[in-house]
Amino acid sequence: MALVNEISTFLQQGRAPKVKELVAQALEEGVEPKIILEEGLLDGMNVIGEKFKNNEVFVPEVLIAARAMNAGLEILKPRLAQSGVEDKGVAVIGTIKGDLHDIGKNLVKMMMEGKGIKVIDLGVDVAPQTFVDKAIENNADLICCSALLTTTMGEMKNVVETAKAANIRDKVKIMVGGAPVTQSFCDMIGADCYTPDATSAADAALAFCTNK
Ligand code: B1M
Repeated sequence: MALVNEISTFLQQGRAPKVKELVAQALEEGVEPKIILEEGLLDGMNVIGEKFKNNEVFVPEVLIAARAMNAGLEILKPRLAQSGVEDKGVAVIGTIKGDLHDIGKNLVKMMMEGKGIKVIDLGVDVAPQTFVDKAIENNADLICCSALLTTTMGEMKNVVETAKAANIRDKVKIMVGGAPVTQSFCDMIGADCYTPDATSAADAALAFCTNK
C-alpha cells in the first residue's frame, strides 16, 4: 500500500512531521491501525535497525528515526488501543547501579519499541532490587540491563540473584549488554541472553516474547 510504504520511507529518513501527517492521513482513509504500525512504522524501524547493525547508518540517524517513530506512534496509540492491538511483550530496561551511560541503553529501548514491545525505562544507576520490583509490578517478560563500565557490570549478577530470591526466574528472561559485557560473562552470572548491539537485542527480545 503506497501510503504505508511512504510512512516507512519517511521514518527511515527521520522526517517526524511528515510521518505524523501520513499516519493521520492513513487513519482518515480507513487504513487499519495494525497495518500502519506493522507495515509502516515497525517496517521503517526494522530497516534502520539492519542498517545500523551493518554500519550503514550510525547513532544520530537511529535517534532521528526513533523520534519519527514516536511522532507517528503518538497519533496511532489511542487507535491501537481501541482496535485491541496488544503489545508483543513487556520489558523493563535500565543502566546498572553506579553507571550513568545511557546512549546505548536508549538505542536498545528504541529498537525494542520498534519491534512492538512495551519498554519501561528505569533510567540510569538502577539498583538490582528496582529492576526486579518494576518487573513484578509491570508483569514484565524481560529485564534488560546495560553496563558500560567494567566496575559496574558485576552488579548484573546481583540482578540475577535478586530475581532468583523473588522467585521470578521462571517468568522473566534477563538480558545483558554494553561494551564490556561478553557472552562468557553472561553465562558466568547466569543471565539468559547477551547481545552485542541494539538491533540483535531487539530481535532476541521479540523471540523471547513470541516463544513464551
Ligand atoms: Co564514559 N567511559 N565515563 N562517559 N564513555 C567509556 C565507557 C570508556 C570506555 C571511555 C574510555 O576510557 N575509553 C570508559 C570505561 C572504561 C571501562 O570501564 N572499561 C569510561 C569511563 C571510565 C567513564 C568515567 C568513569 C570517566 C570519569 O569520570 N573518570 C565516567 C563514569 C560515570 C558513571 O557512569 N558513573 C564516564 C562518564 C561519561 C559521560 C557522562 C561523560 C558520557 C556518558 C553520557 C551518556 O551516556 N549520557 C560518557 C561517554 C559518552 C563515554 C563513551 C565516549 C561513549 C559511550 C557511548 O555512548 N557509546 C565511552 C568510550 C567509547 O565507547 N568510545 C566511555 C555509544 C553507544 C551507542 O554504545 O553504549 O556501547 P554502547 O551501546 C551499544 C552496545 O554496547 C549495545 O548496544 C548499543 C548500540 O548498538 N548495548 C546493549 C548497550 N546496552 C545494551 C544492553 C543490551 C544489549 C546490547 O541488552 C540488555
